[in-house]
Amino acid sequence: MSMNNNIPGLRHLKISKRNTRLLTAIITGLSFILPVLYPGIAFAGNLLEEPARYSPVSTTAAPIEKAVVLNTFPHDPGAFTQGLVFHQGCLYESTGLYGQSTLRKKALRTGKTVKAVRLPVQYFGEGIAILGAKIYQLTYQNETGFIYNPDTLKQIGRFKYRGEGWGLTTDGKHLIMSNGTSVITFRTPDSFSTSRIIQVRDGDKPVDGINELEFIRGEIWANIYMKNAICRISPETGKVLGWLDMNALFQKLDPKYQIDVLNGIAYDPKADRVFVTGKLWPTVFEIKKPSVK
Ligand SMILES: [Ca+2]
Repeated sequence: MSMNNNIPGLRHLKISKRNTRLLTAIITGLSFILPVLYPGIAFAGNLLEEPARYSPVSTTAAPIEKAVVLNTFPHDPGAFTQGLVFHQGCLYESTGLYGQSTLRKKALRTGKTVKAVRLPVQYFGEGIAILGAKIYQLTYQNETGFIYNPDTLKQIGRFKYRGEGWGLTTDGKHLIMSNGTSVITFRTPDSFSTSRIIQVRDGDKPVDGINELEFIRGEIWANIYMKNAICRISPETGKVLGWLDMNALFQKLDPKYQIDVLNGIAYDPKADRVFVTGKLWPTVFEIKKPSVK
């Protein structure tokens, strides 16, 4: 079977191999020549890629619910958010990029910094979780994590792991970690050794790009890298329980800011509030919990 027969729209087009090669040569040639003649075309090409970057989930076996905003709070539009946690009335945030990575404690209502520490320039900050009165912070490709006192943000320890560090949360017993694939690893907090792993699956399909995490009332919630949606996951099986379409949040963001992708989920268990933000977003949103179980 030829490739053309697999594409529904092309099935009835009688394109010979020779014509296909000619067409490919013309398109390739134009892609080199046109940007030289008209520099704006390359820029237009980038713009065309933008919607895919923020696309919600198109095909899923799980229920999709649209996010509803309940409240908004200020967020530092210079914060390249990689981890977000709510603890004793404050938001704790880990930011990334080499030379700019930090751990911050912020007042929710004002967004003002209560305390902040910088990571050495060779470290790229990633997910954070608070367990047993300790903040654990991952790094992206340094295979090193840091442990802090949540009150003082003083570093009190380090740990090692293999591979990339992306998101981190806790079920109150384990540290739960993502690495950008569809795999989530449960680790013991004392040694950071692996207790068990799950693979996130939507029906039969693995869900890649699992990013920032939050454990919310018996579910793992995850940002998916480059998707404008949050995935609700069973911690037992990895099964996707549902999706939250976050497009409504993008429409509320002030377009004057250079906003990047959605990344950052925090939960306040006492008041049952969910907070979300994104990289370089000027706003932290409190969203309504989904009604779908
Ligand atoms: Ca989180």
